[in-house]
Amino acid sequence: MASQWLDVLDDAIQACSTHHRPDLAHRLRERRMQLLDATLRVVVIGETGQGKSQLINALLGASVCAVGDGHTTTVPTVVEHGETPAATIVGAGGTRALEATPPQQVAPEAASAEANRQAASGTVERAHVRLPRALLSTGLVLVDSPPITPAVPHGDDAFAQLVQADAVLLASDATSELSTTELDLLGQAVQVCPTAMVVLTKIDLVPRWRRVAEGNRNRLARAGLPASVVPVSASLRLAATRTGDRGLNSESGFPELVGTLRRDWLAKAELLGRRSAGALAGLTIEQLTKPLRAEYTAVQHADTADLNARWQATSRHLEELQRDAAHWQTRLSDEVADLMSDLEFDLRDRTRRILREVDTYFDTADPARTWDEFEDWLQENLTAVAEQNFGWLLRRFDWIARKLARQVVPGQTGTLAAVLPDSTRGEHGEDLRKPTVERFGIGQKLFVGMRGSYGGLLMFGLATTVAGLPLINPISLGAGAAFGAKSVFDERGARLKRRQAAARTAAQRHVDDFFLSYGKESKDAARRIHRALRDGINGVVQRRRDELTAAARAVKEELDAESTRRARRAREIKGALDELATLRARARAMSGNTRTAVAPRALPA
Ligand SMILES: Nc1nc2c(ncn2[C@@H]2O[C@H](COP(=O)(O)OP(=O)(O)OP(=O)(O)O)[C@@H](O)[C@H]2O)c(=O)[nH]1
Ligand SMILES: [Mg+2]
Repeated sequence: MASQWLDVLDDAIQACSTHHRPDLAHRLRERRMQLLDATLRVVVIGETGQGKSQLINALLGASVCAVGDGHTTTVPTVVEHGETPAATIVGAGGTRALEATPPQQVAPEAASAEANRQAASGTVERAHVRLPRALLSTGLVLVDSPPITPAVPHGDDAFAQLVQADAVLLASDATSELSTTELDLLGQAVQVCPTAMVVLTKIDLVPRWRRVAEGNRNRLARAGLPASVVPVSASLRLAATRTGDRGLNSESGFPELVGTLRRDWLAKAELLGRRSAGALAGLTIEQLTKPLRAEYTAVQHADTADLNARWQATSRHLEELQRDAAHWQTRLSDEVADLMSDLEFDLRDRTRRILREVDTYFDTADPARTWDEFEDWLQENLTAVAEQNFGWLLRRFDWIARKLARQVVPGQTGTLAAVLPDSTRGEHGEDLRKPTVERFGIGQKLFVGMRGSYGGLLMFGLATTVAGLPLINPISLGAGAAFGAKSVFDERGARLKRRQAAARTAAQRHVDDFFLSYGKESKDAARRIHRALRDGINGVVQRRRDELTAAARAVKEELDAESTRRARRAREIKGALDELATLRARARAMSGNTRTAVAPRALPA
């Protein structure tokens, strides 16, 4: 049987180590060692001034615990059997500190008071008293503990004693029934140490103590607390001890208390030890379970909102990019179409203006004389037109590229403009062909003049014959000369007009050729730049798409890894929780305590 509960303790110690709680493992180990002693450790707890210290004094018939208003217990006093009376004050750190600070030997009756006095410096852990008493020789160890005040209802100093307790005595004086704080304290205490008894103290002061005792029993029953109530008077007991008055002793209630202790507790010391160790193991396991349960819940409802949000944001960005890419290409096409139309209009307008000037020029100018000069002028003007138009094309494309880049690659507006070619352009158009210029030589002038003078001579000769003059007379000769001169003049005018018309036609044809060849070159350049810009945008979009796809893949991998990690951790925790649940059930069975009405209190460190 003993090996079974030792196994439970060993397994609980092992579980503490597994779950990285060496502090809990150490406490259980100490408890295990303590269980191997054949002692019954009874801790007296209660609110201040309830008569805890005096209860121990009265039980032992010795003033080992400081009592009274000026002697509030601040450190525990452990009283156990010794062949001769002896007492020590154990420094902070307990037995481990013994090597450094040997326990101070003091008189047994002064130990508690001295320990309480020195406790103010924080260097005292407890007073240890040994007394040769028959009651103690049965293995009983009594522990007087500091009070649990309403201000600090679950003070750790008192509660720490319970961790090592086999049984608990709650001292509550008969002036009033058990308070809520006391019931709460007892409820917490039985979680750690299931064997408990309420000692109703100072019954000598309260005539109606029986009603109080009854009230306490009812309250305990209502609270589901398994503790009996034993009424006592330490004052009567101490007086009886001094005087040897048996009647007084019996009236003090102590014979019944001692009897109960012997019969119900000391006779079953091993069972009680097992129960309290089981309860402590159960609570320890509960402490191990709590953070695991919290982690299990956290793992199951792990917050992947951030990752999911990143995943959704990446998908949304991809969709937006797709939409933007189509929008940018449409805008580029629209801008280029506008540009082409504007460029064509500009070219047509500029060449028209040149032709108008050509027309005006050849109203008066004679191509025969000015053709070379005109050819240079026309060539110069057409070159200027081409350069201005091409320059405009490049500037407009630069503007379009920068405008689009503001949306495509914000902050790097020059990125797209970098695809534009420089302003050089190829030569185009043929040389201006000189129109055929009819020469009006001396022979032709003579011939034309003679033809005109012949008509004039004949016309005026015949007319003057009527007046009896010969056909050739001075008048007809004068008319012939005048007519001849006019014919030459008219012919020269007609020939000039023809030359001018031919020059215009030649200029017109040349300008048309220029319009055609340069127009094609300009359109080809615009198309090339358009394609380069389109490819530039596509490149940016592709790079961005690659980045987003890589980011989406990374988030997905992270999500998958996270969910795998969580599933694995959840399995691990579940396994650990199952193991701890089994161990807790074994510890509960060992403690015989299946109460769950009171929430377990966290054990003090
Ligand atoms: N009349 C009477 N007085 C008692 C009895 N028990 C204790 N007292 C008195 O009650 C007062 C408090 O007793 P303590 O034993 O010091 O009480 P405590 O619970 O140890 O007090 P703290 O150490 O402060 O928590 C003292 O003055 C005692 O003399 C009793 O049975 N009858
Ligand atoms: Mg006290």
